[in-house]
Amino acid sequence: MEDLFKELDCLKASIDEAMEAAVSGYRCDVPLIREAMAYSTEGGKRLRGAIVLSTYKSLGGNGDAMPFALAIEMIQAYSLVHDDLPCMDDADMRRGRPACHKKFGEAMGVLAGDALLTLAFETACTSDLPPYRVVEGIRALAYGAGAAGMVGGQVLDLQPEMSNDRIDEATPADPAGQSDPAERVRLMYRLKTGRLFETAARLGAILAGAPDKIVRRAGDAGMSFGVAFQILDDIEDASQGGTEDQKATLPATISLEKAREEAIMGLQRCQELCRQFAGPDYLLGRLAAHYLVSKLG
Ligand code: GRG
Repeated sequence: MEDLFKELDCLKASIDEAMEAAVSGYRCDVPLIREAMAYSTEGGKRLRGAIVLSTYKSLGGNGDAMPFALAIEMIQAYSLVHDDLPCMDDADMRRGRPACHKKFGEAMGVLAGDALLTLAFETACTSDLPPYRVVEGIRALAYGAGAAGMVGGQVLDLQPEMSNDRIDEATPADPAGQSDPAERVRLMYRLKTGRLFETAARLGAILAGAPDKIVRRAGDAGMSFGVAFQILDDIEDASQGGTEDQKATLPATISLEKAREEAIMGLQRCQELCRQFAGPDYLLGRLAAHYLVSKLG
């Protein structure tokens, strides 16, 4: 496990350094927005960026995938800034310090998120990898972040609150058409959290020029990991007497024990897929193995 931590630390350090240069060094005439962006991009674990870089390398990439690692981490940061806003999850703290909107105000929270989302695409465009791979990567990023991915998942997550507050009576109560509560939660996890991990692994494979079959397998592995990651987060919350009881979570819907089993199955599936397409040394498979032992062992 020590090797895994070393590798993660090393990838995180390189992403942190490149992020600081990309955001604090960004040329714009409005220092306040740059300050809010820099604040919001500091301090994450950089798992998604690390998955981009390690997948790229494991599949034979020998160029620089960093612009895409930064892009996915900027999208991750934007999603957290917006998720913390009073109109969403209304959280005061993020990454161990006041959330962006608590430090800079609500309007700046909205704008810092917007600016990070757009900077993600500007940054991805600076990649010097073959242009057709860059375009495919940008498309994958947009798909993962948007209505078919994270934004769609966030809508499902907010729906219980939204239904009390519906402006348009014609809005379907169940936007995903999922009437089974557990299936609805699973879909929400796949979109809200799974999709960005899926995108991270797919990006590494796309940029390395891997065949479609491998891109799909990498994406499946990322998705399995991401859904398990979300289940583990909710299990941790539930076992600490989590307060979000109005929110639908898998532990609350199917029981803690069954949710735990699903997380185990997801991580095992991730491990198996990773072994098949990238061998035993691939970071994502080792990360899944680590989570199995440290969080579920
Ligand atoms: C606002 C469009 C929009 C989307 C928000 C992912 C998300 C959607 C909200 C996050 C809610 C949340 C805290 C979920 C728990 C699991 C999770 C994804 C945690 C954050 O990811 P980490 O732990 O965060 O990788 P760091 O800070 O390390 O980047």
